[in-house]
Amino acid sequence: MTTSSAFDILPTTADAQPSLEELWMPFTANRAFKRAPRMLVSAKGMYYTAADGRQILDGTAGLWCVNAGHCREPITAAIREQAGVMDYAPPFQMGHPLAFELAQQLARMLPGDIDHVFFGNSGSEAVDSALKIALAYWQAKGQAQRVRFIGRSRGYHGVGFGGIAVGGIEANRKQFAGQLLPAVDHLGHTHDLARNAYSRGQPQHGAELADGLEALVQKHGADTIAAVILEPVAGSTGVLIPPAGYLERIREICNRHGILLIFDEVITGFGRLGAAFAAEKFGVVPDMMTVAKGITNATVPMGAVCVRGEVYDAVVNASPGGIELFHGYTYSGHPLAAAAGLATLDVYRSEGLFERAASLESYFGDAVHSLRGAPHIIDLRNIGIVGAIELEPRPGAAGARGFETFLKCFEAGVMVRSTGDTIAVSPPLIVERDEIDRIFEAVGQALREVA
Ligand code: PXG
Repeated sequence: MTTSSAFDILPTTADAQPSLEELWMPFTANRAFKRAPRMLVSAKGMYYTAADGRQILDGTAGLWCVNAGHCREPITAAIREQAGVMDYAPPFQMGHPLAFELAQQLARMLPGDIDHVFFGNSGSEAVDSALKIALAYWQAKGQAQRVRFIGRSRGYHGVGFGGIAVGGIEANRKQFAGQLLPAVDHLGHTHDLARNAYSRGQPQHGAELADGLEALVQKHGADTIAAVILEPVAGSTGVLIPPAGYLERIREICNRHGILLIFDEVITGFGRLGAAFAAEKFGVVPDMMTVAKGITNATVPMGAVCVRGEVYDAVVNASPGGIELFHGYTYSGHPLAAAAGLATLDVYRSEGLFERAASLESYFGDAVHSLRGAPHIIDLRNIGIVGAIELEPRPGAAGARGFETFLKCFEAGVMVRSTGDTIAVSPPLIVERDEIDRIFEAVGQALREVA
């Protein structure tokens, strides 16, 4: 008698190429990709290897996350070892030492009096967790009417329902617009090419845009607003750098009205700006921070909400006993992620990678601005190890020029990121000067080739 099982259909030969059909790819033009796939098969240091054997210089640290470079031995060794010691431990009403140790080490690095850490598995989970903690905080403080969130136009805060509601990207909202968080408003963004094109570092003009928050406070009433959430430097929507004085003014308005300030540091955290966090770089300390990506050098998924001791104490102490926050994930503080996180922090520290990024900032900025005069460019901007090349959209085909530039660079063996018609460059912090040169030469060459 023969039995059939669901596993019978698996390919039996090791060299069988998988079909591309079944996988529904995220944030991808599935049909176009499957006609002409770009497949990566291995990675080391600054380079990916593509399926056709080509070396691709990683100008984007994966997706802004592989800050120490790929397949770093101390990190992979820590993951391997932990996988053999304890693969998993439940995080509810139980613990394991590595999660506590990672929280303690993070607390030492975090700015100001931010010293408690809640773990999840991604930036999106960190953002939704932060929004929930803000609501729990105000309930604990006896101000349960403070429920409104203020985000910002062109903000990206992941893809949870909370994140897309406070986020300011219409495309990410419109398929789901029938069911979003109801009490949300948005500040205007700060991107102003008329006044700030070709800025190096923080643009000069626009601190007064923070007063938009004061206007929203007047409109809704401070006592209805729970929190403001911002990316200190917006990454996904094209590298929007805060004007000098802007974040300070946002902080001051939040202080005046007792509103919690959340910095979404999923991209800006862990050295990207040449400091541990943007809060440190800009000298503005929020009440909560969300982090992910570089926390484990992207090896094992992990995200976290980091909060001031006062936020933790308020929520925990307000509870009569038992569970204080009805929120958490099966994989909060997963042992492999915690091991990866500890090893990653060790690499950042022992190799001085944040300081390295700071010392490369000016060379990197020169490389970004060396593209001035190349075709199609309407702005160049840089901060830390992040650069943006903004292109004039092709009439009637917004985004096409940016995407074609990305494709040309990829064909030339350099990975950059296109977001609309902006090319973003954010290599691992181990990048060498000649590799920085190569990235921007590839972009310049691509711009001479695209229509
Ligand atoms: N907040 C910020 C500021 C982010 O940049 C998230 C939250 C969500 O993180 P997860 O881990 O849930 O994806 C992000 C993610 C891009 C790009 O094109 C950026 C992100 C993700 C995908 C693409 O720049 N950032």
